[in-house]
Order: sequence, then C-alpha cells, then structure tokens
Amino acid sequence: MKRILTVQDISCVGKCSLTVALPVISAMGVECSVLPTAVLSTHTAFKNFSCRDLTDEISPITEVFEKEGITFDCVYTGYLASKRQLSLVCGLAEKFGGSMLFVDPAMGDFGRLYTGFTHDFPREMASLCKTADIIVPNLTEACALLGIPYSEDFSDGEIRDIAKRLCHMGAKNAVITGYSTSENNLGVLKYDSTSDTFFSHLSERVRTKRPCHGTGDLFSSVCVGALMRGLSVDDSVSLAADFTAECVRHTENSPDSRWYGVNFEDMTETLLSMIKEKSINA
Ligand code: PXL
Repeated sequence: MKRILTVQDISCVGKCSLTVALPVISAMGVECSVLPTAVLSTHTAFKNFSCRDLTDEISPITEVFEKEGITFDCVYTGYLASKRQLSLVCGLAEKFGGSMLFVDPAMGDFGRLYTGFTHDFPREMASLCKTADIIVPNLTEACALLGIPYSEDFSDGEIRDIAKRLCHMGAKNAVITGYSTSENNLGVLKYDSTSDTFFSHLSERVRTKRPCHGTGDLFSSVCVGALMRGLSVDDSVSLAADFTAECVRHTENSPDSRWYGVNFEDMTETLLSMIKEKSINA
C-alpha cells in the first residue's frame, strides 16, 4: 500500500485540511500519515478561531521518522502556518526517499490572502513550490506566488502564461484550479514543463448561493489519492475536479449542509466508483 505524508493544519471544526485529507485519502486505499502544522479551533473563515503553531514539533517528529527508516511515496503539503515552518518543510520530500512532492499553496481565494498571512508569505511559499512535482494553486494563489496583481478578468492566454511562469520558477507541473473559459464551466488547467504542453478539464459550473470553503483541500486530497493509485496526472486532476464539483452540487442540494465546508462524507461510494471507472479506462 502506498504511504503518503501530509503536512497541514488540523482545524478541529471546519471540514478542511487534515479533517478532509485523512478520510478521503484513507477511503482511496492509501495510507495517510500526518505532520500537523498547527491546531486551530476552527478554520480562519470563522469569526473566532484559536491557533497553536506546531513548528517546534516538526523537527522532533521528522527526526524520529528518519531514525525509524520511514519513507513516503509522496509528501503532500497544504496550509502552512508560518514562514519558519515553510523552511523546515522544504527538503522533506528529498529526506523521505526522494518521493513525489505535491504542494497545495493554500493561502487565499477570491483575490485575498486568508486571515493571518502577511504579504511576504507567498514569496516563501514560492520557494517550496520551486521544488515540487505538482503545485495546485487557485488563481489568487498563483498571482500571489508570482507577485502579480490578481484580476477577475484574465484572458485565457494570460492564465496559460501564469501557469507557464509558475513552472519557470521550478515546479514540474502547475495546475490552476478554478479555471474557466465561460460563465458556465469550471475546472482545471495544467501546464507540464517537461513536455511543454497544456491540458484542461472543464465541467458544468455548479451555481452556489454562498462561496464554498474547503473545496481546494478536497481537490488536492483526491488528486493525491488518485496519483498514488497509479492514475496519470491528467486523469487525477480530472477526477479530483469532477468529484469536487459533485460534492459541491450535493452540498447545495442538502438541507443539512453547513456553511463552512462541503458534504464529502456522503460521497465515498461515488468517489470509489469514479476512481474505478477511471482506472478501467486508463
Ligand atoms: O481550506 C484551506 C484552509 C486550511 N486551513 C485553514 C484555513 C483554510 C482556509 O481558510 O483557514 C486553517
């Protein structure tokens, strides 16, 4: 069984980061080990949240992993709470068996950084992205990584240029999430620097009454799970985008949905049948 190490916070209530990664990756038949970066009461979109930074725990934990000879097939990073933490996380993939490094530079959305991040944080995140096999920023994060102003009105050519520039920083594949070519669709755009090719996957946009939280974390976790199950990058990002859209549709139609996250918990069977179908067709 493939084993991954995911490095992100645990928000006790919030349906994001580790409370998404653990159940989703485990359900996909992949062992999910964790390196928690911070403990929050609730994610930062709540009016109130407590946050205990766990940077000081990173070295003691990873030193034990090393002593025990534990290696990982993939290191998957998400929300990181401090700049010092970022520098400790750089190099982890190398340390643990030269495994795949998957970076979700979870820093913001809708043109704004999440509460708590300073304007210089994206520059530090960019140095982690440089060494990644795959990075999966949304457009807000992509602009922040490149240090360029965010716009709601980028042309398709400009978005493709952004994906290319992200790879010029060093990442092998840059996957822009929340990519769309019309009002009615939504999906992903991938640039692969090795083959100098683009790949896009779009599906019908699901209209929601409110912005959805935690969809980036769901996308990334499904994508990592699919990669570890042996799917190609293109199939993995397509599956992750389609499954995330299904979960958003389901959440929108559920009378008992909560504002702070999506109802992925009801959708395990859908996820497993989607991965089965993709594996058969691969
Ligand atoms: O969903 C990304 C995320 C992860 N972790 C924390 C967050 C957020 C987004 O707001 O606040 C703590």
